[in-house]
Amino acid sequence: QWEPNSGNGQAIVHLFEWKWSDIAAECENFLGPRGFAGVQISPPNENAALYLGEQTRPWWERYQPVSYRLFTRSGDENAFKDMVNRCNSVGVRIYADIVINHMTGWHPAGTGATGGSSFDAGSESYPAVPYSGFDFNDANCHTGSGNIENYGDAEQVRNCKLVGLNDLNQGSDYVRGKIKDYLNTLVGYGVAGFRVDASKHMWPGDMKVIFDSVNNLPTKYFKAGSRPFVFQEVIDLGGEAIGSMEYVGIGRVTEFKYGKFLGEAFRGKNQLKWLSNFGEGWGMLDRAYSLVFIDNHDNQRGHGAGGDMILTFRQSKLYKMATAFMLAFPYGYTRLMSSYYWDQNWVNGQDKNDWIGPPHDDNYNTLSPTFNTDGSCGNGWICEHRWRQIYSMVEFRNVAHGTDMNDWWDNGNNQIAFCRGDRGFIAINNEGYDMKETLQTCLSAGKYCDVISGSKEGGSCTGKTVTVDGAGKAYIEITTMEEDGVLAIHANSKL
Ligand code: AAO
Repeated sequence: QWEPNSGNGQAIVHLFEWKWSDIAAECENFLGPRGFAGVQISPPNENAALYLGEQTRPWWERYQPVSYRLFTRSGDENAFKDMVNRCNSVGVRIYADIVINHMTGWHPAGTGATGGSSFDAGSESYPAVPYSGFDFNDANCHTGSGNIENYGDAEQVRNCKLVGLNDLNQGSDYVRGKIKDYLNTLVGYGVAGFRVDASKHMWPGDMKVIFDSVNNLPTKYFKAGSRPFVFQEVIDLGGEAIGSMEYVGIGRVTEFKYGKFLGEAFRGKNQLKWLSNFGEGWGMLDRAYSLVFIDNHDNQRGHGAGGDMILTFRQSKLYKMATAFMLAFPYGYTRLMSSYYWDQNWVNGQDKNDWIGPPHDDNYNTLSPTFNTDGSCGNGWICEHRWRQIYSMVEFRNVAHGTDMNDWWDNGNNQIAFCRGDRGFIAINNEGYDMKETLQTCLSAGKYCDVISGSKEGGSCTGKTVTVDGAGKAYIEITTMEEDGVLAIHANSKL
């Protein structure tokens, strides 16, 4: 299903590795009031608890399921229920990251799990589900190593192990039933949809059967007959056996080209003027099927796809510019990344610290974010979604929803501007010189507050103001001395 089951909100945020209790509070205190549609949460099911010496409790242990019990470093089942309930009550939806392609990788017998369940990866025994050797794809995989060796061969991408992870056979009725039960538990608690991990590694036909078997969303929070939103993680930058198009009949698909192309453009490898037909015109999925983002939890640390073109919080000025473009431009359903900080340690082009888990105490319990007086986060949490330039553009996207892009302008290079119907106007300056132009804004005459350099508070503006004349034109200035290379005004920022 392709629609997010949210109200007016047009952007979701991935609160990567946050605890359920902190997400509940964030829904109430920030996300609901600011018009966010929902939250992608880290996988809620029990996972292997990995103490690998150097790499103790890596973030990626959560992608190694041990059972479908709701018990992780983010919290237990009660905390989970409370979060979904409280977020739904303020109109913020919860989308669960579901890991159903596989179970754990190999670990010595006796390795623990977050909920205390036992498992034996070597014999593929996961008694808390229960799964046993019969439920995995070993007999269907024909590579020497049992792993995926060649992404040019669809058969092995789907039937062999992804980086050594025991590969479930979704063709089996028993496995389908166990996954269905898990998803129905989540739906029963009020989850509005799923981010489907490693979808490329499952057969679309099997996924269709599984998602069709899941219950409708509960009428306590949703319209009768609502189906869970599905967005599938498929990395398709071209050139492989499997394409994103194979999955659009089930739900939306992550469009990994999007963040790569925008990273290239804002890093100066491509002129911004070409963005006027960004989207389908660039060989990306139809907008009705795509889920778009600047970075995700993988490619912000060199896993997954996109390489060194991906922008993250570490390039904050460019990151805010690319994010503003994404939220202003009418293509795809948008997801924001909300990260925690870690020190990078580059050795031969690879970050040796790419495994580091979330901020934690001495016992590896995840820490809560703290909040500074300006609303930004502390305790190691970056909280990009709390940066004014980012959450203000979430409001812009909501205000402009339902309009198309019109009145594109560019300087033939890296200064661009466009309107969203008569609802919003944005200008971006990625040149090494000032932007000083009189441009069509498409807005009604009056004074507007630029929601990038400040915000509208009461009747006044803490940032730059823009005066639109009777013909919709206004003088727009973005100098290179400014903190940000963006100016944005919209119907709700009229003074
Ligand atoms: C960990 C250890 C492993 C160990 C394993 C088992 O790191 O050394 O063998 O445990 O014990 C995460 C981590 C993994 C971690 C795993 C389990 O990232 O490091 O393994 O948890 O704990 C592929 C998949 C895609 C996947 C991505 C990371 O297709 O689904 O790899 N993402 C999801 C999650 C991710 C998670 C998992 C899946 C597993 O978001 O967090 O892994 O649950 C090509 C292919 C892609 C492929 C990439 C990377 O991409 O197209 O499909 O993604 O390679 O293998 C250019 C190309 C681009 C190419 C890319 C990289 O950009 O254009 O196509 O280069 O070559």
